[in-house]
Amino acid sequence: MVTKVIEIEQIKHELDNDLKKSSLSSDVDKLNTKYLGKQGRINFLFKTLPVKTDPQLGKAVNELKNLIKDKLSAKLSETLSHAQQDIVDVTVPGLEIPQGSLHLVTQAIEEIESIFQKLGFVRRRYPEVETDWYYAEGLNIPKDHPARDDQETFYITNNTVLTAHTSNGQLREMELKKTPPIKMINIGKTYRRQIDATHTPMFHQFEGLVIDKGINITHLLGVTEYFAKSYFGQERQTRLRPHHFQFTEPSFEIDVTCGVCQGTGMVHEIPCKVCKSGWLELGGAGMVHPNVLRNGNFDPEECSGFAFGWGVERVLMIKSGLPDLRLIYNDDIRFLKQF
Ligand code: FA5
Repeated sequence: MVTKVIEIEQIKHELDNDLKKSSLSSDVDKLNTKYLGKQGRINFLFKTLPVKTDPQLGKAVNELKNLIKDKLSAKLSETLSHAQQDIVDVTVPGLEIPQGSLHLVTQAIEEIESIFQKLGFVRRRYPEVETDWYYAEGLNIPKDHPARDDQETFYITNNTVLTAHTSNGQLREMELKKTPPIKMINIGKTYRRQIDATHTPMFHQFEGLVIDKGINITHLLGVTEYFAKSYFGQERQTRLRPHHFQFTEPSFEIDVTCGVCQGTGMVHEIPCKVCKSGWLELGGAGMVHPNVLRNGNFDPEECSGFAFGWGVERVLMIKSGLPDLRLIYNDDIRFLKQF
């Protein structure tokens, strides 16, 4: 009996070695013939061993036969599943790879930049974290002046802020260029402690600054008009309203006609819901204050300039009819995909 058991164990061992070398279903077919076929190893055992007279031995050979069947069938399923994975159906339509696009604010910034470039403005970027001098003091806003409260600034230290406007770029540009002419458009991130349908805590402004001999309000008007018609459409008009900024004198708010009611203030004899008056506010502007020119080491007797600072998200809102600025920063892909 002992030699028979050794023979059975040898067959198991041989089978395991054979299985290791098999990777195709045709290999498994061959093993099936080798072990379970008419002339196979199991039939040979049944023929040559006294299985009829030794029931224990008969049981052991039967168990071996079942073991071989199980192992071969497991191996066959393994080889078939690998084979299925390897099949490539070239007629199946390809997967569509999702394509990203630029964020609508980036698109607006690029469009704004290109409009001003056509007028010869040079794009600049100045710090978002700024010292008191560039941000306020040098812009004619002394400490303790009530104008400091206007912009709901985020202070980092007593002397540094997250810029609430891009006007810090005015002094930095004067410092960089040292002499006229200056014609820059500074587009950057700005921060204020505000949040509602028309205000977000982080937004972008584009700040224009032109300084040269003989610059006057008509130049400001021309640039404003050109921007409004290029960005919003040729039918749009602009107007100046008197206002106050510490760093410009005189100062204005600039309005543009509403695209919904075309500046009439009425839609089908009902007051326009978007503007109520026919006009929408674009942003602040004015002639650079002589004190600011002096702080930038420019002589107000020799040159003059105009500046303006408008909101990127706000012009986007006016152009596209967005009802709420906060949509822009909600990161809802269903909204963003539309632009
Ligand atoms: C200023 O920031 C001035 N520095 C603009 C200026 C520059 C005047 C140069 C004169 C010369 P104001 O606070 O009005 O001005 O802001 C300008 C524009 O920024 C607003 O008209 C609006 O379009 C945009 N804005 C202001 N606050 C927010 C906000 N929280 N969210 C989105 N846009 C805003």
